[in-house]
Amino acid sequence: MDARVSGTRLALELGDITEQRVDAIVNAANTTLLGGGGVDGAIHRRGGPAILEECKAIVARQGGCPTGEAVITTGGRLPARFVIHTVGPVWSGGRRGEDDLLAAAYRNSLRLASERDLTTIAFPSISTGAYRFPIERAAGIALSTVAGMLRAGGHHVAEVRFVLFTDYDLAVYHRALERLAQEERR
Ligand code: AR6
Repeated sequence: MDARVSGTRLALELGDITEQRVDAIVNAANTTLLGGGGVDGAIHRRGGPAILEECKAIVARQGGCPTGEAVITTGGRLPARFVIHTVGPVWSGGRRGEDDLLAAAYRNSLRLASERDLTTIAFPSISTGAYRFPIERAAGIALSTVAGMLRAGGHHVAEVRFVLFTDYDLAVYHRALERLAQEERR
């Protein structure tokens, strides 16, 4: 399924983020930037050591990546040219700024992509795996944050693709995109 927001394609797909042939894929990383499981593990395994080397250089320079922020490295051996590493919040009930931090992770990732003039970007569902952010809530935040950035303009992004790992996750994002499209029509 896809939609258009101010001329940019917003697409939902079932698949593996590491297989996406786009300018940049986004990694659901942690503040150490030194790897982990889930999306992070898959990206480092498939992309090879060049990604971790650049992450280590970033850590040496700025000491990791705070929650809600993002950094960019090579895509190494991945089909994607770059990896944007962002850190979503760990869900702890919703009263510790989790919503805002999740929105910031999407916003700062897109900002980095647009600063580099990248045109195609693929996101996973940040924070909804090991970090246990409820996916219905996360999907609404993800799509409305990205749509808001696209509407604001000042970028060359032609396509933002959300790559969901299960049919269930895809269905949740699908419903969230329909809600967004309804709001746009109002
Ligand atoms: N492609 C697309 N989606 C995937 C893939 C894949 N290859 N693998 C898993 N998912 P998670 P988080 C889905 O745990 O919640 C790591 O250890 C998965 O089903 O990867 O932000 C980091 O180092 C889920 O829906 O990220 C951090 O410590 C979504 O991606 C921590 O996990 C996100 O799950 C970050 O946790």
